[in-house]
Amino acid sequence: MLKPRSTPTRELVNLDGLWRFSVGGDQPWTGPLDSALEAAVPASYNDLFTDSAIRDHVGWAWYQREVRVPRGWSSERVMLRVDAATHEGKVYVDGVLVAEHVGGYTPFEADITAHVGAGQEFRLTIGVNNELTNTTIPPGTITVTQDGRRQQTYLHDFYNYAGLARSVWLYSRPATHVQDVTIVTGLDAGTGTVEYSVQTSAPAPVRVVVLDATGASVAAADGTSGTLRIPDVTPWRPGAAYLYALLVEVLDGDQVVDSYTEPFGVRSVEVRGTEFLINGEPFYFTGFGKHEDTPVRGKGHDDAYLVHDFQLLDWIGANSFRTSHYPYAEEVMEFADRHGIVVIDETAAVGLNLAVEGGLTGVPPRPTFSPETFGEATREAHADAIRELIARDKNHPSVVMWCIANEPSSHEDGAREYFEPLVELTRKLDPTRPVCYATVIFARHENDRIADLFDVLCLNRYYGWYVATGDLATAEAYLEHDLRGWAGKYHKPIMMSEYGADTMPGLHSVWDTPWTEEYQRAYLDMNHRVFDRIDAFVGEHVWNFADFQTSHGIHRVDGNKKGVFTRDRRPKAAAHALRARWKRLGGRKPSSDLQSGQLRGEERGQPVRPS
Ligand code: BDP
Repeated sequence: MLKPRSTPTRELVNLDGLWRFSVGGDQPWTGPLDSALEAAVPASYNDLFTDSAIRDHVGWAWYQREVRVPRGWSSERVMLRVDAATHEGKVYVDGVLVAEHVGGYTPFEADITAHVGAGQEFRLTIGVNNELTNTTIPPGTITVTQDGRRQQTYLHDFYNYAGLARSVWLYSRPATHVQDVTIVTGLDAGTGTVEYSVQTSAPAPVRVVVLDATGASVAAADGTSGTLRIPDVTPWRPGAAYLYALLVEVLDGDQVVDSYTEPFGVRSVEVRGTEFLINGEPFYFTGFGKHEDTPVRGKGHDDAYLVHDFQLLDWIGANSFRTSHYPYAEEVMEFADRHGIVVIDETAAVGLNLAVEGGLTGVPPRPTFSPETFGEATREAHADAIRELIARDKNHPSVVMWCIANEPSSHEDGAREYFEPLVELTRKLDPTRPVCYATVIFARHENDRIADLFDVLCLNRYYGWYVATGDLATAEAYLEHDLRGWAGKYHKPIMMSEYGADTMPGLHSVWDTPWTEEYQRAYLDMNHRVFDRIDAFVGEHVWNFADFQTSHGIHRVDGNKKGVFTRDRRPKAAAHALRARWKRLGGRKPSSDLQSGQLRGEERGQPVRPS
């Protein structure tokens, strides 16, 4: 799905700001909203107000404002685009329902031309529903308390923020227009190849031009699909982004009836043996699992945090992150494209795992995959989540891998039947990018049922935290045994997609005491020692970049504190140690680096010895 842009044939009006707001009430809400509350867009609504009934509300919430259609749009199609309505959205123009969408982290739009007039004002109402069930992605359960209140529980720890957390747009486009553009790039010695395909709303001649970063034309073609070649190409590289743009024009004789520009980078991605290659060169991931999470705004997109978070990624030597545990705002993806940060792009399929209800035994009280729990309907919703993620993000050079689920119960009966069609679908939609899932600790190489279907083994492991808490020597042995098991069984690249320890800033100890700043650092050092001994290792993503808000639970103290940065982005002690390691690695694998023995010694604060 194309991002709305201002082009010579399209105009764009941003509808962010303060909207009238109300929770509950009769639905559908089509009349003027009778509420004194106003909510900021973009922002999750939960933390804006002091009323716990709003924060804990389960069901529909309503946003409303007046919108004037620009007077020059009388011969244009008028489009309304919602970047995200979490988790379900309904859009009304005055009293008319014009769009409905399920899935809280991907955009949707409606052609509202028939309901509005150029220069006229209309009442725009957007309903958002935060309910999670066993057929939504992510899943959850709604229960009713003894006194009749509806409560939402879910199988992930991060808080179920809801609302209009991303922008809302009004835009115009011509009747005959570009509907979609797909760009796949490759490198052939010094030449870049650009396979393109354009979908138009009606058959019409199409012209495409590749523009370099200065705006100069470097290749051109006619037709809705083809392959362009860019001689002396400047590739998109991690840490050294270079973007071209594909200018797509729909023609009527000599006249350009629609014009759309899609940025892209020329790069290749490949898994070969146990290596992860970008532009044919081995890449070692350093970075984090993140969250879209800030005080007051919740999951609301914020450009200031976007800039600052990327500054911190650069400061600490991170070359990549995973969009744990849902697709992030498109602004984030574009920023990563422009700044050379590599992204593992994840669907919102987090919590397909009833084994977590069994605690650390990992024995599920109910089977995860069954018609009563997660069955056909869940898988269909999951398939939609994959379709929408790829439709939105397929042209981003920063995206090098799709992660189709976080910590599913991949060791249980039914996991293979559930996942095999989803992996096939992902590969059909995008044959060019590797596919992974983040593996839960209960799924070991001995009992996991699906790892062979994927390209990279992404492991979430918490030895020294949830297992062998405070005993890093035992944790080190467990971790090494676990990783060697996977490495011995599968000839695939392995990366740690999560490892981390909750840490209260300001808490210190001379011993290995969980929750202290020293322990977080020692925990990470221990992990790194093991990673550096495993040949197939291709990367490390610490859990988490920053502390983040969670639902209530005795395991959480005002949120998850595994951040290397606090929620307000101050570094904990571990940040400095990570920085020393990652700056030295520079995106290269430690075991292939003669300095690695030296590196490990320095990190431990010990005398430098070759390994
Ligand atoms: C992992 C989950 C992640 C949690 C983390 C934790 O993937 O979402 O936040 O554990 O417990 O299992 O900190």
